Amino acid sequence: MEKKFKRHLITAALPYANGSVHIGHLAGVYVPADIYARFQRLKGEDVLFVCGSDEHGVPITIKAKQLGCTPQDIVDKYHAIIKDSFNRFGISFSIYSRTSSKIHAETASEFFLKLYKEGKFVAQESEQYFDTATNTFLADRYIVGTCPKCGFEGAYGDQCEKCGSTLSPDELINPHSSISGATPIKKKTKHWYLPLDKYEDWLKDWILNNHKEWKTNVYGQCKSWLDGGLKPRAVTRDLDWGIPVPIEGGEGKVLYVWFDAPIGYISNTKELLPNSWEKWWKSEDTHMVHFIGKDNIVFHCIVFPAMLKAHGGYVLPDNVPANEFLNLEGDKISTSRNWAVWLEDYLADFPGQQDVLRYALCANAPETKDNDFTWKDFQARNNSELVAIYGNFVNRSIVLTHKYFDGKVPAIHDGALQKIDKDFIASIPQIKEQLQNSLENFRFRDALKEAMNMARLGNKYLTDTEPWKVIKTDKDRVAVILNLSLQLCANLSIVFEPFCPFSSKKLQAMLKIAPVNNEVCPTSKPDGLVSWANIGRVDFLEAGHTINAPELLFSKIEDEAVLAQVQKLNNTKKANAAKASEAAAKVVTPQKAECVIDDFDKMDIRTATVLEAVKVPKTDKLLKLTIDTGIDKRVIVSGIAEYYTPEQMVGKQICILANLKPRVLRGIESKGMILMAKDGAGKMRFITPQEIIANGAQIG
Ligand code: B3M
Ligand code: ZN
Repeated sequence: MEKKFKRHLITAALPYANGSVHIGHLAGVYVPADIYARFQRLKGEDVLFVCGSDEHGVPITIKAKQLGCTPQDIVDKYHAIIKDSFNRFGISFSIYSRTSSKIHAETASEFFLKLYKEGKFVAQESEQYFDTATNTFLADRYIVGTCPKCGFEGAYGDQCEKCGSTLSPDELINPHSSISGATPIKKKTKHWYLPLDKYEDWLKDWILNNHKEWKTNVYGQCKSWLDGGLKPRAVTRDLDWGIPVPIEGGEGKVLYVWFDAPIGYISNTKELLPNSWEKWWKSEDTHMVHFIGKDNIVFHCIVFPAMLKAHGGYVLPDNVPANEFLNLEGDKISTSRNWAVWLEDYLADFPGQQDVLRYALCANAPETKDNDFTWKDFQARNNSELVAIYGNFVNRSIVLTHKYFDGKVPAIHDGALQKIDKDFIASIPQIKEQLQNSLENFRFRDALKEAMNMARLGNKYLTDTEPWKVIKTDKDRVAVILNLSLQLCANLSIVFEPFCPFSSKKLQAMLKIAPVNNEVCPTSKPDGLVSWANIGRVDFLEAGHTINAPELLFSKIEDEAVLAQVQKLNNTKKANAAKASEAAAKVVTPQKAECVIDDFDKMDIRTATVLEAVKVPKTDKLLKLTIDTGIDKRVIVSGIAEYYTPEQMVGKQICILANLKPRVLRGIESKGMILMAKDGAGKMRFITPQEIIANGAQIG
C-alpha cells in the first residue's frame, strides 16, 4: 500500500547566479519540477516548491575577476535575471530566494557547527594547489586542465563539463591556474572533511535496497559511486567568497559551495515559513523530491543525504528523478561558446509563447538519455500538435457554439446520449488514469502524450459526429455534441495546466470557469470544479452558461521565424570559428623551404588503426601504441599522453609516416610516426579519414 504523505516538498537545483537560464536548464530541471508541483497542487495536495540562486562557488568569483567587479555584483545581477526568467515561464516556486541571504548564512553555519561540535568532521592537513602568482589557494574550479576521461582541455578540478565526470584536481592532465595561467604548486592547508566512507553502508542500504524504484540513470550512477567506495570529502575551502567557516582555525576559509548550497533548500523553507518550516523537513509524512540534472546526482543522492543523516532529524529525499542533458541542434549546450537558447532571448523572439517552449521541451525531455532540441522540431510540435490538435479542437468547439447556440452551452435532453457519446465520455477518465500514473512516476513525456491524446479524442469525436452537417437536420443532436465537446475543453484546461499553464488560463477564461489558482503559494488549493479530481466529469458547464468569444490558443509558427533562429546559431558558430582561427593565427608556423616531388615520394604515409594503447611508465607524455598498418602490426611511441588517454586511442584510425627510421624511446623501439596537427588551443589533433578506410591505404 502506497505510503500516504501529508505534504510534498519539491526542490529544484539552485542555479548558479553567474549567468542566465537557458533551455537546457528548463528541460533538465525546471519544467519537470514545475509540472510535478502544479500536478500535486491540482490534486489539492500541500505543496512547497523551493528554489533559489546558488551564489557562492568559484565560477562566480571567476566571472567577477573577468569583469573587474565583486562577486556580490555578479550575483545581484544574475539573481534578478534568473528570478524574472523563471517567473515569466510560469515556474511556480513557492519561494525563489538566494544563498547570499542572511538566513541562509545562519542556517548553513548552524548546520556546520552542529556537525563540528558532534565530531562528525575529520580535520586534515592536506596539500592543496596554490597559485604563487596570486598568492591564493586554488579551489577546484580555479584549476583547469585536460580531462583524463575525455581529453577535454577545459575541464575543471572538480568536474568536466564536457563529459560530466566528477574529477579531483590531481586527475587533471597539465593542471594550471585559470587566474594566472601558472602551473600551481602544492601547499599545506587544513580543512574539515565529511567522512562519506562512514556512511557508505547506510547509503548502500538506503539507495540500493530501498530505492530500486529510482530512475535507472540515477540508480546506476549512485551504484557505481558506491561500488567504487566513498572517500572523505572536504566541506571547507580556502576562499574569501562564501559562508565563513564559523570555528577557530576557519579564518580565510569558507564552506565548500556544495556543502552550503543544498542547505539552501532548508533556509528557503525557513525564510518562507519561519514558524512552520520544521514540519516540512522533519516529519516522516513529508514526501521530498529533488529535481536536478545528472551532473548533480552525487551531491543530491550521496553527499547531501549523508549530511542530513549526520545532522539527524531531517527527512531524506523519496525520489531524485534527475534528467540527462539537452543538446542544441546536435551540439552540447555551452555557456562559454554561447551555444544556447537563453530564456530572455526566446521571450523577445516569441512573446507570449512560453507554453510552446514548455511543451516542446517536455515532449523532448532528456528523461533517460541526452536528447536534442532542434528549431524544426519546436515548430512541428507547435504547428502539428498544439495548433492542429489541441488548439483546433478547442477552437471548433467554441466557434460552433457561438455559431449555432449564440455562445450559450446547449442543453442535453434526457435520453439523448448515443453510444458514440457514452464511449467518448468513458474515454476521458481512462486517459486521465494513464496520465496520472505517468505524472506520479515522473514520466512527463509519456504524461504529455496522454494529455494530447485527450485532445485527439475531441477531434475524433467532432470528425465522427460532424455537427456542421447534422445542424441542417437535427439541432438537438448538435446540442449534445457541442455540450460534450465544451465539457472536454474544460477537462483539457485542467489536464494541460501543469504543462502549459498560460493557455489553460486562457481557455478557462474563454469558458468562463474559475482558473486554477496554481500561482498562489505555498499551498494553493484549486477551488470549485476546476481540480484534478474532477477530470472525467462532463458537468463543468451548465446548460445556458455563456462562454466568451473564441481566441486562438496557439498560433502557427512560420518557417521564417525558425530560420531566423537557426541563422542566429550559425552566426554563433561563425563567431566561434573566427575566435578559433584567431587563436590558430598565433600557432601557425611559416611555410618550410620548397621540396621536390621526389622528396615527398620517399615518404610512405598510410592509414592505420590503433589496436592497443598503454601509458609509458615514468613519463606523463608518452603512449605506447600497437597499431595495424595494413602491412604489419607494430609499435609506435607517441608524445600524446597529455592530450589523449589510452582508452580514447583504441580503435582510432590515424595516419602515419610508416618508413621513418625506427628509434628507441624509453627502451621501446618505435617504428614510424603518427601524423598530428596542433589546433588553435595548442592541442594535438589526429589526421583521421572522413570515414573508416582500409588500413595501409597509401596517402599521396
Ligand atoms: N548550483 C547547479 C549546477 O551544478 C548547482 C546546483 C546546486 S543545488 C543545491 O549547475
Ligand atoms: Zn571529460
